[in-house]
Amino acid sequence: MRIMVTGGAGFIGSALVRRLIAHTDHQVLVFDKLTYAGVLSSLESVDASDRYRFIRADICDPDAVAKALKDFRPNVVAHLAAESHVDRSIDGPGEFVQTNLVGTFVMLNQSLGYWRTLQGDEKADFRFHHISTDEVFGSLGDHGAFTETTPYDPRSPYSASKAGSDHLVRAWGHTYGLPVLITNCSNNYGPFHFPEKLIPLIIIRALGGEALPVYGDGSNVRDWLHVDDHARALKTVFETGRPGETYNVGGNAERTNIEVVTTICKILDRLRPRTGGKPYADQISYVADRPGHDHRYAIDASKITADLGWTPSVTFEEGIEQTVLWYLENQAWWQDILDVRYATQRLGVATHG
Ligand code: NAD
Ligand code: TDX
Repeated sequence: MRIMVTGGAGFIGSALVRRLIAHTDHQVLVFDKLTYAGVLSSLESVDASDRYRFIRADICDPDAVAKALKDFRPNVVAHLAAESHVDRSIDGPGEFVQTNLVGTFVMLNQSLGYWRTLQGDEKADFRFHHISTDEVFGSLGDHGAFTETTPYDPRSPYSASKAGSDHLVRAWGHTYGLPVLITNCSNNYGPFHFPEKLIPLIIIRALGGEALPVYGDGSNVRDWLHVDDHARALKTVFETGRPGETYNVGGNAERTNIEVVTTICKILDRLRPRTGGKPYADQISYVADRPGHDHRYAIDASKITADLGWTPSVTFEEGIEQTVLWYLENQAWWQDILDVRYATQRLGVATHG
């Protein structure tokens, strides 16, 4: 198969591409603008493969998208390119509307034009797969979990733009017959995660002896999924999922933010004790909450398990240990980012009201 991966230089896209090159015979085209979040060194391990190609271009540019589709002739478009950080969407929502809504519209429209040129099995087997988030469902109280039929209730500029892009994808499926798939996934973590997100930010700031910012009282809950389990789920869905369907993907690993942060501190206490012997947890600092902070996300992933046989394989305890170790062993990857792109400062502090 030929798979076109938009956003393939990002955190999840690069994990998908590494998996496809390492474990399948598929051809892969990465289509990525290389925004601040696109990191080419995350794709170093696949660079030498003759099944891997890269195009630097913008999903909002219809001509560039059309040309890539015509030249590469994908069987699958795995659409991951997006602005992905909630805090940045609070500071600058315009980019989120542009990339996530307009960009997805351009991807859909150009994919439709390309799909209409296909015939026979090639046309029947084509898939447009939109990679989306559980944040479109809004915020949960202390009980229950999101299913594929939970009504949409997005609350941040980021999640609103992802909800809108999901609606566009379904509209192109219903109206024009484009064979679309959507996955809504919970919080990912693992290697090559950009340091603006909670887990890498805490590891890196802990190692630098800096304060570890916990928003609000640290009681917000996220459902953590290892990025390699997510990449495996994506491959399962675009290879075997039913067109028109939505699948929720989650890790069955709900943790409060303070639990996550103290777990990281304890692993670092063991693997890289502080000079002087004080615990890393001493660096924890409760800071002003994120405006509109969603209380809890939890995914019911029983549909993808029942229909397609996917289950998460990495427990949070194994995954977080492996992730901390990866950041300890790969300082060159994140130091480059800290030096020129983003130095772990607080984002998303616009006032509410
Ligand atoms: P990321 O921010 O790490 O990567 C995004 C990638 O998209 C980057 O390589 C960037 O250069 C590229 N990109 C951005 N704008 C572009 C444009 N206009 N044209 C072409 N490329 C562009 O994001 P991620 O965490 O890997 O997330 C990937 C997708 O998965 C997103 O759609 C996100 O909404 C979704 N998602 C993420 C999570 C998570 O926990 N990270 C969970 C659920 C869903
Ligand atoms: O410094 C921090 N301190 C803190 O307490 C940061 C950066 C975050 N937090 C909190 C906010 C959240 O409750 O930690 C939690 C996780 O925050 P993020 O890593 O920013 O992730 P989140 O907002 O939950 O969104 C992520 O999961 C869903 C991804 O960034 C999205 O792209 C995805 O759709």
